[in-house]
Amino acid sequence: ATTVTPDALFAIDSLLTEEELAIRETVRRVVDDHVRPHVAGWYESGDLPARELARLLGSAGLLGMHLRGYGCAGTSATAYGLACLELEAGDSGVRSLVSVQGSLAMYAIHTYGDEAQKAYWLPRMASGDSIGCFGLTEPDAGSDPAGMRSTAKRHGTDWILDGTKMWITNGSVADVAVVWARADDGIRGFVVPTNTPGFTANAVKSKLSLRASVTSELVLDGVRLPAAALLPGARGLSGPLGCLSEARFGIIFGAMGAARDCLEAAIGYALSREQFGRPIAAFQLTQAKLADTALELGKGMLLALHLGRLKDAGRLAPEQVSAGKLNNVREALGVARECRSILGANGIMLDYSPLRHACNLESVLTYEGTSEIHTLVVGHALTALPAFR
Ligand code: TGC
Ligand code: FAD
Repeated sequence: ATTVTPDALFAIDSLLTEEELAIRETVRRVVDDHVRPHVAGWYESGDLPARELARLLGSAGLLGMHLRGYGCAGTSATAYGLACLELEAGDSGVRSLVSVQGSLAMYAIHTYGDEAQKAYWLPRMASGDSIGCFGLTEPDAGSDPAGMRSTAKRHGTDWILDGTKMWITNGSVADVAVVWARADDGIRGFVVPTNTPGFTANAVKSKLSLRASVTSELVLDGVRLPAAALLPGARGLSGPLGCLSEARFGIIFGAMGAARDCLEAAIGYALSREQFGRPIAAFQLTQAKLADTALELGKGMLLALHLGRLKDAGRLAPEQVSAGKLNNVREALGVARECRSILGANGIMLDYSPLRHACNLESVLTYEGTSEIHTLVVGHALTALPAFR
C-alpha cells in the first residue's frame, strides 16, 4: 500500500513555482547532508559549530537571501520562507542562526545603513565570513523593548554605549552586533564590531531548549564608536520592530518545518512499531493523532504560503505576521508534543526528533514576540484598543 505524505495531502507543491521547488530541494539537501547527521550531537553537547555552519550556509546562498545586492541572492520572500522551513526541519537552532544573520542583523544594515556600512558588512555576512547578532532585549526589557536602559551618549563626534543585552542569538560568536540603545533623540541603532574595547559577550549555558544555538549576554561598558557606527535610517522603536517583522515572517514557515519533521518521524515509527500484534499506526487513536497533526501542518502551510504571497506583493501587514507567528508556532508545538506521544518511551530519546523540536519550539514561542504579545497585537487590530499596558 502507498502512503500520502503530509505535503501531498494538501497538494502543497502545486502552489510552488519551479524556482521555489528548486530552492527547497537545495536547502533540503544541505540539511540532509550537513545538519541531520550531527544535530543530535550538537544538541546534547550544547555546542553549535556556528562559524563552519555560517560559511556552509553562506556558500549555499542562504544568508540574507531575500535581500538585494551586496552579494545577497535577492530571492522572493516566499522562497526565503521555504528555506527557513527546511532549515527548521533540521533544527530551530540552525534556522535561528540564519534568521538572526539575514532577517535581523543584515536586514537592519541593508534597510537603515549608509552605503559604507552596507558595502563593508553585507558581502562578508552574506558569505558567512562575518557573523552578526541583534541586541534588543535586556534583562529588564523583553516584551516591552521601549523600556530599555542601554544608553548611547554623544562624546564629541563619537558615541559611547553602555548597557546589557540578554538572550542574544549568535552573540558570543558574532563579529558584528547591531545594538539598539536610548539616545537623546530616542532609540537608535548602532553597528558595533565585537572587537571594540568595552564589548564583551558571555555565553548562556544550561539551556533546556535551543541547545544547538549560541545564546549570549552582551555587556557594553563604555563602548566608544565613531559617528559612522550609527544606523542613519532608523529612528525610534519602529527601527528594530521593522526587523522583527522580517524574522517573524521566516518563523511562520520555519515552525511548519519542525512540525513536518515530527509528523514524518511519528508516521515512520507508527508503521514499524507493533503492539497487540499490529502496527500502532493501525489503531484508530493513533490515526486520529496523525490526521489531526497533518491537518494543522497543512493549514499552517497554506497560511504561510498565503502570507508569503502577500509579502511578495508588498501587502503584508504587521498584524498578519503576528497572526501567522502566533498560529504556526503554537500549532507546531502541539504537533511536536502529540508526535512525541506516538513514539512512547523512545520519544524521550535524542535518537528521535519530536521532543527536541518541542523543546526548541518553547523558545520559538517566546522569542520574536511571545504568543501573548502576538495575541494582543491581533486583539489590537480587531478592536483598535491596545491592551499592552
Ligand atoms: P508601538 O507604539 O506599538 O510602536 C512603536 C513604533 O513601532 C511601529 N511598529 C512597527 N513597525 C514595524 N513592524 C512592526 N511589527 C511594528 N510594530 C509597531 C509603530 O508603528 C510605531 O511607529 P512610530 O513611527 O509611530 O513610532 O510600540 P509599543 O512600545 O506599544 O510596543 C508594541 C509591541 C508590544 C507590539 C512591541 O514592543 C513588541 O513587538 N514587543 C515584543 C518584543 C520582541 O518581539 N522582541 C524580540 C527581540 S529579537 C528576538 O527575539 C530574536 S530571536 C531570533 C532567533 O533566534 O531566531
Ligand atoms: P517577559 O517580557 O518578561 O515576559 C514574561 C511573560 O509575561 C511572557 O509569558 C509574556 O508573554 C508575558 N507578558 C509580558 N507582557 C505582557 C502583557 N502586556 N500582557 C500579557 N502578558 C505579558 N532577543 C534579542 O534581542 N535578540 C536575540 O537574538 C534573541 N534571541 C533569543 C534566543 C532565545 C533562545 C530566547 C529564549 C530569547 C531570545 N531573545 C532575543 C529574547 C526574546 O525576544 C525575549 O525573551 C522575548 O521578547 C520575551 O521577553 P522576556 O523573556 O523578557 O519575557
